[in-house]
Amino acid sequence: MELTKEQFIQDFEKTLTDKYAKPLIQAGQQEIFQSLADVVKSYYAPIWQEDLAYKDESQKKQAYYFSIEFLPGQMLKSNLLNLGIMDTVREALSDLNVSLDELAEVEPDMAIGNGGLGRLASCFMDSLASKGLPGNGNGIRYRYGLFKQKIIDGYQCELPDSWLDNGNPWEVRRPEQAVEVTFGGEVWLEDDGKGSLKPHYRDQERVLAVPYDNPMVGYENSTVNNMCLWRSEIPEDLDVRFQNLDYMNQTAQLSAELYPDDSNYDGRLLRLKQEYFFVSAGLQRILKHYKKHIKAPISQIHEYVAVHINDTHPALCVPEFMRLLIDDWGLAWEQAWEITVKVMSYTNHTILPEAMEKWPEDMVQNLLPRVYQIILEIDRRRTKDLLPKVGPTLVHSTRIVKDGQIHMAHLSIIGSHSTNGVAKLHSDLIKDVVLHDFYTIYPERFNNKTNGIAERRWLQISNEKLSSLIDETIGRAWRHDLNELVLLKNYKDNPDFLSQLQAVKKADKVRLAEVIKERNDIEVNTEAIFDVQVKRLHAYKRQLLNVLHIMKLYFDIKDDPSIDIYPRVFIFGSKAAPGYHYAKSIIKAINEIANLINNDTDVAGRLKIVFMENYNVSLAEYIIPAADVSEQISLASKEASGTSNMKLMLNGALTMATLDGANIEIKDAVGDENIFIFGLTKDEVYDYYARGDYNAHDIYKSNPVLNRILNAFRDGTIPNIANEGPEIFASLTTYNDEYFVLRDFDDYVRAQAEVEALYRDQTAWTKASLANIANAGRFSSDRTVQEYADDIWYIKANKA
Ligand code: NBX
Repeated sequence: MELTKEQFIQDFEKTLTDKYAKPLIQAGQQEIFQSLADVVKSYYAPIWQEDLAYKDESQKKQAYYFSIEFLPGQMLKSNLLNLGIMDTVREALSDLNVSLDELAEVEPDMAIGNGGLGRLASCFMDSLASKGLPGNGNGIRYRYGLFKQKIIDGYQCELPDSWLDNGNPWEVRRPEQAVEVTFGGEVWLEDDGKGSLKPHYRDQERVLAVPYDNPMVGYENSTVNNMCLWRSEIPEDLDVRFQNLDYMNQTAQLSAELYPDDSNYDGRLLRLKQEYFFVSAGLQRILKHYKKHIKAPISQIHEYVAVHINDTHPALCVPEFMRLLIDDWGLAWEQAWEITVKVMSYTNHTILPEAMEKWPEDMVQNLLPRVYQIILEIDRRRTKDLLPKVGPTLVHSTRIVKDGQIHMAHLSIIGSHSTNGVAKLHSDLIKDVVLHDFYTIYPERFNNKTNGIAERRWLQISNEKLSSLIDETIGRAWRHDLNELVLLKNYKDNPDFLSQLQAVKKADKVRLAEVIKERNDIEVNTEAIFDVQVKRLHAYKRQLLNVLHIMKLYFDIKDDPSIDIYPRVFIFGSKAAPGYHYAKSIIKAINEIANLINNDTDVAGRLKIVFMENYNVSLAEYIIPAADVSEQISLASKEASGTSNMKLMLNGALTMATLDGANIEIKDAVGDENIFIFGLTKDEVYDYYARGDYNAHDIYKSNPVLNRILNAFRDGTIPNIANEGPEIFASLTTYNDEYFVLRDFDDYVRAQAEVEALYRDQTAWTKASLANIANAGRFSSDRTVQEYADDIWYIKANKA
């Protein structure tokens, strides 16, 4: 949009006065932030309104991304950038002696997600809008987002994330579009006199779902999409005197808290309620909109609506859509089913068995009696149809309801026309191993959509210096098409450019060093290698392998204090699920090792370990630009894709990688010489499983380096881990090292030595860094969402 500094200042000062009756000089940061947000809202609101009207009038097909998590982070700069007014506003504020960067820090992160899955959903929201694709989000407006992590005596403590205390300035509450969601009670079917059975209900709990619309502003393209987040409330007409307290609490609690569990199936009743709550509310809103705005009959809804099931948490979309079509719209079962399969599509984000969602049948039956009937009927009809075609073995292995449980992944695959994995390797594993029986029955449904990241947040906003250097070098076209970054390859032998690239990295490291000093009170050497592992803490991600390597370097120094070791700063950022005891022990160990090494005079500052508290999107925006090394060291086959690997490469870090998830595609993009690969391959891991002969204890016994490191966990060498040290030791030896940490250790050490050697040649390193940036184009989520749009949702760009 067009905006002059003068216009902005006028709008801003007026808003401040209207809102707080104060001149700027008397206003606090919070008041200034809220006023600025209101001004920005006044800029996008008319575009939003127009876009909504356009979508209604044009009747174009729209996609709805159903996700129980989103992880947008702060929105101020994102909105400014995408509206094309970042520079104007920054300069205008600076004329008023207000720093945009400082002001942006006032905004709490919108952290209504756990990790990769939620952040991917938010990258998709940004990309859908930026590509002008009509794609909406549908989720829950949790009152408390992901817990705030505090490290006390090295331990993770969890504090509530009360992010709405000052309100959410971007959203619009739309009570007039509230819908009711019902739970429990009894249901029975009665003939309606016209030959069909209609459900009748008794004693149901009613919950009001109120939508809050959040603008998803597209990048310089006059598109504003919608992310709808639902809040649970008590229906106004409900006589609260006759309700029991439990119910009242539960209703109010439905949208109160995000489950802080990633990669683990948590089977609590409230979680199931949350899943049905946002699914039912979202589908009801879609159908109401359809009735009001779309002229076609309901039988054609798949030509106007695509619903995406992001992991299995929204899998109830399948039976709920059936319920609405049959019970409310009067469709026959067969027709409803055909439409449902065409409308729905599903993404799988993990193959870890413990994350595969299953619900006890009786729980679903009690909480959602009508939906339960429909699930049974889907399963029954499918079994009957398929038995003669594929035989009992395949039918049984793919059933939705078995062993007293409802298998949500099965429901999602059977009830949709598309199932995708999130990187090539992961999609192959789904087809060949984990969901192979489904692939045999429905081969045409399976496909891959390699993840991507929203470059606007992960480069333009978080790394303005690098962005400016790229502009000066190859122009600005890359800001609309990340593939343009390949042009940077022409500068790989240009010493001026390489030294400017180095200077940018240095400045980003200095900026992070300041944050580290302020938050951790640790001085780090900005000439050192910044080695970064940022992601949720999970055994399969193997933060422990990183730790063992650090201990090796430490012992090398202790053995020979004059050893020539290139200085390194190891940076960790990681939350553990509150109930994940082992992950919390690893956090404690990292912090105690940091204390030990950071304060050892023999080390003399050559190694520093920094565990950054409360890793979240806004902290990531500081850490990622400053990284030299990106640790992507999961056991091959376990990390579905990973996305921090993409953010880090885009910012010029070199990847230390196993051949897992999207690392493989990163290697293909940058070439073997610009990445460090180590460790078992997926096939080697599966061979171990087949043979069953992995013996970690033997490695511990026979490898003197590892022996010494592991002993340090239980002999007091690492202080203050009297409980955690032996636990970690035992996990790696007695319990046979589930994720092959010891098996991959030597090769990891070898690859890490290569890192050091290459870093000593700054020109060679910088060229490799450049190769990473220049080849990052294909990891833009703009590419990913376009593939979803073309191959799965069949939607086209607005105004196209
Ligand atoms: O999804 C992550 C995968 O682990 C990553 O490899 C992948 O890059 C990313 C995006 O596709 N999965 C993930 O973040 N899962 C969860 O957060 C999760 C949350 C709740 C739950 C299970 C998993 N019950």
